[in-house]
Amino acid sequence: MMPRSRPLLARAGWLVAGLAAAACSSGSGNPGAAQTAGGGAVADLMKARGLSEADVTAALKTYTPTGRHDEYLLFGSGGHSGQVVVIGLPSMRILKYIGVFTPEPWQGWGFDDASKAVLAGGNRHGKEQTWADTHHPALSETKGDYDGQYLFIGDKAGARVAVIDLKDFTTKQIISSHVIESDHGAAFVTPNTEYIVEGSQYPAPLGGEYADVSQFKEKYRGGAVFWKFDRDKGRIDPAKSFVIELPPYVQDLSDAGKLGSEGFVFMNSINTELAYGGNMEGNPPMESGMSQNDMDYLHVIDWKKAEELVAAGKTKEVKGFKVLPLEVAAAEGVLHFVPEPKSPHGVDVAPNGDDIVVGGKLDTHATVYSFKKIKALIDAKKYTSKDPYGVPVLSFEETIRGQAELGLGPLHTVYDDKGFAYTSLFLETVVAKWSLADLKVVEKISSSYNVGHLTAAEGDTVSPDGRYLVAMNKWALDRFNPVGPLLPQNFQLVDLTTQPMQLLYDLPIPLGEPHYAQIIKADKLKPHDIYSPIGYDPIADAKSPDAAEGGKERVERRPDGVHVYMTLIRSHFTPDIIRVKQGDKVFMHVTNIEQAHDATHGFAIDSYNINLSLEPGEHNDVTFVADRPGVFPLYCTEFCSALHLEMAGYLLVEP
Ligand code: RUQ
Ligand code: CUA
Repeated sequence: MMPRSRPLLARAGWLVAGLAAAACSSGSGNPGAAQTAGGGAVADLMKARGLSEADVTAALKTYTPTGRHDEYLLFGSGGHSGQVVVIGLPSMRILKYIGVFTPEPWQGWGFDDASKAVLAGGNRHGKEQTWADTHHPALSETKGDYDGQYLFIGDKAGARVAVIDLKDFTTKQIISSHVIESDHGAAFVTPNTEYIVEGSQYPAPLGGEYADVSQFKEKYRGGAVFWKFDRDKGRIDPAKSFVIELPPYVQDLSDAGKLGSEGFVFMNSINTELAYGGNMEGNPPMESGMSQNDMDYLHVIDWKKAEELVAAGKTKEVKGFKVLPLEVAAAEGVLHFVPEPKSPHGVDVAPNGDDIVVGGKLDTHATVYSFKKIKALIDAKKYTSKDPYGVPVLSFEETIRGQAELGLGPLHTVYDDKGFAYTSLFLETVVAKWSLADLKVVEKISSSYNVGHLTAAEGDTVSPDGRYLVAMNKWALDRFNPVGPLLPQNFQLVDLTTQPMQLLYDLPIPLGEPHYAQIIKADKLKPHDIYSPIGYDPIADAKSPDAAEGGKERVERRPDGVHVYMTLIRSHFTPDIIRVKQGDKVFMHVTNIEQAHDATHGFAIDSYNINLSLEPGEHNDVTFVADRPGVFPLYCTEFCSALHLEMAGYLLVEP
């Protein structure tokens, strides 16, 4: 940070000279005028708003003039909202909330038949879920680099994973194995997006069966779900997916190996004690019960070997899902454990593919394991012991490269392009920058407050960009205007190109606890401007057979009900009057036949809770029973033209 104590205007003078020089070199306008008028104005503004030189520098590094696009996009979890938030960097402008696990009215997400069916894919054991605890988004990768095609995200509460297509920023699939009851290590992708990994969190009998918690050790289990991604179809293929059964150690975060460690997945755990609570039944409470032992187990999973065993039929079936039994995983070398210091949190594979960094959480260190050392011990079958479930345990001392002494509460680690690692220290409420080469801390920057995850530009790839880091803080306290007892979370943008690092921007996130995010170079994304051909169904990813066409709009009474083929174009619905009888089942087939960029129309019938967003070329179907007689205005909900208010009609339900 620049010292703030120096006289503001003296420093401002230096800055203004710099600004004027920049104005001169840009060659536009009159340089002399810029120096006096523009320069003086900046100094006055700084004085009037009480801004330091560091503040103005931060503003200049983030301010993005109208019409200019951001260089990076951040995809952040929307926490409890069940959505994904899309933010431009460095401006920190929020661009979109993508509806994922929950209905999102503006996008009509969860109102038409197809998106309702996607949401229903996330029902748990037949029960509808109206929220989600969205945690970790993962961009699809090719050769360990973000490819800009898909985004995946896990729901901790519902043990579900969603697939979002970045062609249209739309959720295409929500899926649950029904084998595990909650997840945390989701979603993480293997380097070519062969699999999306979903690691369980709280152990339970597999498949939603009942067993008393006193049978925790015998009957409760964790699981690592390997969701097979079919990139051509852009969907997860459950038939080719499998679960590896795990002991009930409360698995935490996971990360996939890359380069030399490709083919492996690493997963933390926090409960070698096998504690399960019962503080009113004579047992220690969960929190102390789970933090007795000095060591927990880093799970080292050979997924290529697991894939072979699954193909060879070594699985059992749980809820119609293939599960590789724990005994098989232990005996066949799929699963090994490496001790890790007490109740760790993040596990993050470095860009070199060999260093695996585990955040200590209750320990002041980040432990750096070497995959080569782990692999050598596995190949030599050199174990120190086996756990009670028969899983081979490797030596802690012989697998680590060292430990970085970072400070209080190390959680998550991200990387830059210069060999530095950045670890969040929750208790110390700072971000520590340290060198992977010598494991020494270089500097720390404060976070406001209690930083959880960090994310860095292209930070989970084999080639991070450095440049920017976002600290995702759990507490905001005094950072923003008070808005009642529930405060937003605070995303803080940090410039990694300077030493010391500079805090550039605070962005409040008011829709849930975001947990994690990933940042991708914006030019890797090539989303569609419109849907084409006209009549495109975004969920089927094809032109709908029920698309309505201009001039061929019609109302058909069929044995199953009334089918309405309707088009939308500025600024009318055709037909604009729909006559049905009370009790009729109505099938609306609604097509926006516009191909103009941003010419979105809405379609709303209020009392029937119908609310569609039809982007240019998009087709939706919505089915309802006209059970309430009356006159129902229908109208467009997007101000699409000067005659937008006239874009209306009637649903007449005759008693
Ligand atoms: S976690 S603050 Cu749920 Cu990703 Cu670590
Ligand atoms: Cu269409 Cu307003």
